[in-house]
Amino acid sequence: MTTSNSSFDVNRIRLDFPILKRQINGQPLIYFDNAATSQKPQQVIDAMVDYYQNYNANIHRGVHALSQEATDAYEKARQTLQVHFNVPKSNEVIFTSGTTHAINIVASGYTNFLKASDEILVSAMEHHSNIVPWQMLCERSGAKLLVIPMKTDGTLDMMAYSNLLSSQTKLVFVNHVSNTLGTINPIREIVDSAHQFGASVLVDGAQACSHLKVDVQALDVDFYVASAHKMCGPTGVGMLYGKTALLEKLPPYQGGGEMISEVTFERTTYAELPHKFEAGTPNICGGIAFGAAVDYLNKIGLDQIAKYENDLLEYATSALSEIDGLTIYGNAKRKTAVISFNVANIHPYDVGVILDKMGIAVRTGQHCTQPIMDYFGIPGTVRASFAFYNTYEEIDSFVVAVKKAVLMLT
Ligand code: C6P
Repeated sequence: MTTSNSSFDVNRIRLDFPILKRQINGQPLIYFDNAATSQKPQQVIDAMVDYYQNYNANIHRGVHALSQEATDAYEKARQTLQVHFNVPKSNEVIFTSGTTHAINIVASGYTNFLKASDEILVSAMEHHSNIVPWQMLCERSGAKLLVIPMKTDGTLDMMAYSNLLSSQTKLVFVNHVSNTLGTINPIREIVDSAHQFGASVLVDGAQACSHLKVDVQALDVDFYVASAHKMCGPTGVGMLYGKTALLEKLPPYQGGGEMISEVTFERTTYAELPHKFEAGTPNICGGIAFGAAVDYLNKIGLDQIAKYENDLLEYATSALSEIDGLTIYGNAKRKTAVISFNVANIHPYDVGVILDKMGIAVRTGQHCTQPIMDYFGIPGTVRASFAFYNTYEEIDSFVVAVKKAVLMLT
């Protein structure tokens, strides 16, 4: 099978990813767990090695040359993110340890701004990271958490969403792309409706940024969060984008070095954005490598990536659908290359173990989205999630392996 996206040279791209040469259980690795974390190209690995080998130093602190070099590289990475996400000002890009940390900064910050009569809306297809911090916020503030329901095809019930919105709605939380179903949510529509009621919207972009070009101004989101490790970058670093007026209103999440303007025992004043939210020594190497990862994705082109991955998705969906008793969860018209499925009553874990024996990495279980599993009345799914370095041949091998697993388990 050859790709219809003829200018996209997947074999060339695969050479950038050293891990793809590995064998697992005596078989060539087929890595279909990209929604959990992406693999890293040599360019990103090199950026990390370069930092530690050649200019490792703390940032924003030293007058010495190494510290200047490290500070420049870290701030250059911030600018790379600013340009990539079309963020108006670079100080609206806050480095975090990941999506979860970014959400918690906002959730914690709203504690004193909510009262018992306020409502916050969260979608039924959120990752636990975009549920639990808001439940904790509701416990602290007394505000009520309401759920935007989902339909059986894995799309949000937009009519129900409109009906839930009211002058009591203060915040809306929704993912850009569901990690379990692959659904691409209609963010601009969600944002426009929320803004009519004066509510702010935080979008969890963890699963979107490696597949789609994201423009925070075009989406008009109030907050947007992401993790580098899902975008070919390292773990332990991510991003919080927020509109200046909102970020300035929020109190700091943590106290410590670098987030202050002046400290006396009587009173401390806080630094300007973005430093107010970046207490302590950050993940300097991670931030620099996040910039390198974004450069790498842009070199290939997110439009090209989206098109190729969509071709892979269609190919795999049609091949898997031919397996007797196989159910795919999440059939939205607009989705990224994620397929969650079960075959008859076979436990997803058992399928995952057999696939692993054949060198194929998938995720099994609830994918940190228990409410989605409860909605479908299932214990979990097998989730295959593709990236732009996967191939049609890998999908062919995967489909054969699933068929073998089903034969062994029935
Ligand atoms: N989903 C998955 O296998 P962190 O762990 O902070 O980088 O990302 C959390 C997170 C938040 N939102 C969404 C939509 C996500 O998919 C994730 C991470 C992984 O689906 C690991 S649980």
